[in-house]
Amino acid sequence: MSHPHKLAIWQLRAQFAAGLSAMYAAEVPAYGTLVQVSQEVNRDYVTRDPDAGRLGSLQRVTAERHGAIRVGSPAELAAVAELFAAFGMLPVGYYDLRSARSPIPVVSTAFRPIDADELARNPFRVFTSMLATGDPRYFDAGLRARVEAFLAHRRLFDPALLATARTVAADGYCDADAAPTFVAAAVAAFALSTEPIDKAWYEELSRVSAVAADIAGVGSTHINHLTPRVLDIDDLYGRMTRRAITMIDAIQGPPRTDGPAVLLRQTSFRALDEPRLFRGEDGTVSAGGLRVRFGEVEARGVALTPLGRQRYDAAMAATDPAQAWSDYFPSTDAQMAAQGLAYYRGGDPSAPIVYEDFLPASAAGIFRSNLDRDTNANDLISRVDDSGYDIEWLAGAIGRDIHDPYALYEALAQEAPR
Ligand code: OOG
Ligand code: NI
Repeated sequence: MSHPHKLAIWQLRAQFAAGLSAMYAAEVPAYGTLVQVSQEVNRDYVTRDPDAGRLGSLQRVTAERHGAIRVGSPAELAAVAELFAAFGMLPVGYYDLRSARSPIPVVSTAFRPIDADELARNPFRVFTSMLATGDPRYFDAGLRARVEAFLAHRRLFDPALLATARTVAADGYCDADAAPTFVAAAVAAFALSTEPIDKAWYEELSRVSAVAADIAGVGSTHINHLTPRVLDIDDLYGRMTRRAITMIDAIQGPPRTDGPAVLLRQTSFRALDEPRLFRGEDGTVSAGGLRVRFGEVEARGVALTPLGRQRYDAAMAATDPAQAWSDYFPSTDAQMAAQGLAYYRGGDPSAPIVYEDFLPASAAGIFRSNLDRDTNANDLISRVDDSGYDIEWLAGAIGRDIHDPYALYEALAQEAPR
């Protein structure tokens, strides 16, 4: 028999990503279109550009996805960390979206593989945000207490699922027989719930922030987008628009330039209303709709060093970043490497190290563009943030190290090119 006895962690991760993708395609039809158009873009790009593989093989790029989820409390984030560890996805980076130009009341990390081989086998990652209930600019003491009580009573994951996850993570493999059930249960934990939503509670939270309602107004979490990667995002943008799918106004992140692609460029479109049930104060259940999920697509470039990132931030602060770009960045990988602006394996400019993480400004922009209403910013001025949220706080809250992306890129840069 050719059935292997054990599945490696990366195989489980690939199954988890594929399972989420199948579920999301069934739930959000426009995602299917996006995946199809992304594949066309990638195929065409590879026929056009002989050097297309420099940022990853067609096979990896076409299979590549990231997802996003939102949770309400440190305990829920710790449970997510426990589950994702079974898929070899560890917390990397700290993103404080409260300090974005248009603030969102969450702090976030990204769960992903950290090892080059693991990334090459399957790079699935999930941007994970936690509601900032400890920030009094959004939540006064009374509301905070009620939100935290609500969250304390819900259960995102079956304890048996988390117990299996702990065993898998500790063993470093999963019995092939047990894998289908384990993966299916993990995928199902991120489905959109069909439970009726308490209308008054949801609306009260919506007045604070649409994100607060999305996170703490319902009984479970859900995957809110699943993002394919393309090799040419401008081409994708045009093709989607021609198919009458309205994308947000702009591509987030660096402008298109002639030089090496850096970091991450993203764009998104809003999903349609999805039917949901609401329970009124008198207990009656009625049908309604919510737009809580959306489509997103991204293109990835070379990872920047801290110096490169400073240049990036300066270029992006210019009135016209595309025009200012050449004041901050050279036009070849060789110069990028020589000036210490970007990471290359063994310093070899033909071996760019792909950016595997996210950008806070883009993330906030993606959040914002998919909300019906802005966060109520009135109180932001009058109350002081004494939440103490930072990377150490978050690591302590989930009882795990949060990896520093720069350290991971630096370690990769020390390895010989392959
Ligand atoms: C996450 C938004 C951030 C990205 O790609 O920057 C994100 C969310 O909406 O929950 O996924
Ligand atoms: Ni995203």
